[in-house]
Amino acid sequence: MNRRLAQGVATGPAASTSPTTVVIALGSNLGDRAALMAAAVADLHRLPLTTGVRVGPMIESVAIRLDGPDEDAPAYLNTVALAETRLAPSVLLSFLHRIEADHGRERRERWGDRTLDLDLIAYGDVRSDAPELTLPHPRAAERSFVLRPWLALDPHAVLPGIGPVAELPAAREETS
Ligand code: PH2
Ligand code: MG
Ligand code: MG
Repeated sequence: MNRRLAQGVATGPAASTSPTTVVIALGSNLGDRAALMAAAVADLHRLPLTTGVRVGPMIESVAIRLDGPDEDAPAYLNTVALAETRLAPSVLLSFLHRIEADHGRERRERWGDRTLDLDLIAYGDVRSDAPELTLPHPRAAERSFVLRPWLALDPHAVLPGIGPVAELPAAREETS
């Protein structure tokens, strides 16, 4: 993406005057997963400068590790939330990290088990390769546990720079 937008993602103003549609993926595979997901959704409803939170169906999915699906790991609950926000991308991301921490998230191994994971999948049609926030999320197109609940909320969903979610093969897969 161009330099101006990349800088905007990292350091732009904290809020804008017009709302942007955002896509947030939620996941949990440790603890009381359903309660954690419900608490995270309640927290999303309380975000400042953010309205219209809608949550997709909860799906259960096999844990994906760095070396592939792991049937022996605790299974995930996953879903996706859509919202309209005036928070800047980096500010929204900070709020998501705060919600994760409030619900016992510990960062140990990459793609390890976690009480709560909130990923910013898309922020309007912004594309950014800034290391602190890549948009859209670089693995979203392969993740059925993101695409399926998103599609259920919005059959016309588009992954910026990639295309309609409905046309992605992973949107038709059952697990992961
Ligand atoms: N998140 C990961 C790694 N693996 N697997 C499933 N099924 N669901 C997830 O949300 C998930 C994962 C890293 O964010
Ligand atoms: Mg994640
Ligand atoms: Mg994450």
